Amino acid sequence: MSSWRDRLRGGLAKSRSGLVEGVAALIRGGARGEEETREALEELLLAADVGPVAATEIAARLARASQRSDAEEALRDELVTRLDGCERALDLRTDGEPTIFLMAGVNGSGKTTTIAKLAAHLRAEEADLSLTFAAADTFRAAAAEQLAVWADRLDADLVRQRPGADPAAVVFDAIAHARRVGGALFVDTAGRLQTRSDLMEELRKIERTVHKRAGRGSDERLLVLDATTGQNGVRQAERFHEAIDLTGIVLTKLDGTSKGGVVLSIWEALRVPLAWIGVGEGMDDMHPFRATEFVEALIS
Ligand SMILES: Nc1nc2c(ncn2[C@@H]2O[C@H](COP(=O)(O)OP(=O)(O)OP(=O)(O)O)[C@@H](O)[C@H]2O)c(=O)[nH]1
Ligand SMILES: [Mg+2]
Repeated sequence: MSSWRDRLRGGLAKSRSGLVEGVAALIRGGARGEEETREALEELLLAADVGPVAATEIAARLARASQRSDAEEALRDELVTRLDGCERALDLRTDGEPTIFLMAGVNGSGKTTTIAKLAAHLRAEEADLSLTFAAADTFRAAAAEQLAVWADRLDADLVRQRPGADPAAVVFDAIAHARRVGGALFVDTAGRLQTRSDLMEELRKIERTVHKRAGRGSDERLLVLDATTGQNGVRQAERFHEAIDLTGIVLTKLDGTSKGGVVLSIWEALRVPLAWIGVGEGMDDMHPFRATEFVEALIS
């Protein structure tokens, strides 16, 4: 089994070859004037999805570098500085109340598999931790089945109702259960487009139900975002943040994209921290986000 560092590096290969190799080639090229180099660098940074403002500012700094090592050092420095404060640790409550994780996002972003990965990670740290999964994706019958398979494998309790039931009702039951057994409660919700106001209202209703039943909001309201979405991801994050006041983002599928810079776009646009990142489908392919580790894996 390779280490997380190796898998992260492997997962960021596309982003690295697009951005870092591209920057190196431009600096090596040398023949162009500073202005032309700066424009080409800006395009590279935009293609990596670092966001328009950061692209302009970082390109201006990189264009002054005369060697590959200087450019890499400047890029590393820019990214680490800009990502300061972007990490968020997902800690469990210590007051005996269950820690409630509400997972939201568009269709297929990785919500359900992220629950399995996070739950497995928490279990590895605390072997006797109680886990409850709430199948609040009542939209498709197959969704509860998928969660049931994970609950079975991870020895988690599953709270579900019939297909088509009100997701908030599932959450209502699940909180009652989780308050009896403690530990962590993961609420799996249906994929929804951020532009569908009825579905976003449904999500708000779920969160209101948590308030009513638990006497507080979900401890973590996480947007699971597919990194291959690119700049649309920023718009998704804005809408989900408006709806449920996100505490963090889980960025999945970084392995499938050269747009690893989206990490920065979202942070600079919304200041919602990045909790976890995923670089593959395996259970060990997801880890807490650490800015310096991420930048190191991207650049060197
Ligand atoms: N390559 C890759 N695939 C991933 C990653 N995370 C999740 N996936 C895959 O993405 C697919 C969709 O994952 P799900 O967890 O079912 O997504 P979901 O958000 O629950 O989907 P819906 O419930 O339909 O909205 C699965 O095949 C996952 O294995 C990742 O980091 N990298
Ligand atoms: Mg799902």
